[in-house]
Amino acid sequence: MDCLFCKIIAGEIPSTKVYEDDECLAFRDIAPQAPTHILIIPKKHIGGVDEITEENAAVVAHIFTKIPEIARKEGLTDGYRVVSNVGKNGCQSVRHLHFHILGGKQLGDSMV
Ligand code: DGP
Repeated sequence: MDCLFCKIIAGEIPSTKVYEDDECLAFRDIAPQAPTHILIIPKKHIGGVDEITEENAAVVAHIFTKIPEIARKEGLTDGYRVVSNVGKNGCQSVRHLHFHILGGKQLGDSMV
C-alpha cells in the first residue's frame, strides 16, 4: 500500500518520534501549525475516522489514553487541541488515520 504514514511507521521515511508502542506512533508534524504539533497514528492502517468500526476501535481508545500522556510530557499544561481531518471536505491530505495534537500557545477559537 502506498501510504506515507505506513512508510513512516516502517522507518522508510524519517520522522521525529515522540512516543511509540506496539499499537501507535506519535511524531512531530513536518509543517507545524503551532509551537507543539504532534501527529499520533495507529500502526495498523486505518484510512481515517470514517473507517473506524467496532472491530478496529480499540486502537483509537488506546491512542486517546496516550494523547494526555504526551501532552503532559510536552508541557501543554494550559490546554491543547486534538483534531482529525476527514476526507475531501475535511481537508484530509494523508489517508491514514491521524490525530493532530496542537498546543504551546493560545489557539484561535474558530474551528473553520
Ligand atoms: P491532514 O492534512 O489532516 O491529513 O494532516 C496531514 C499532516 O501530515 C500535515 O499536517 C502535514 C503532515 N505531514 C505530511 N507529510 C509528512 C511527513 O513526511 N512527515 C511528517 N512528520 N509529517 C508530514
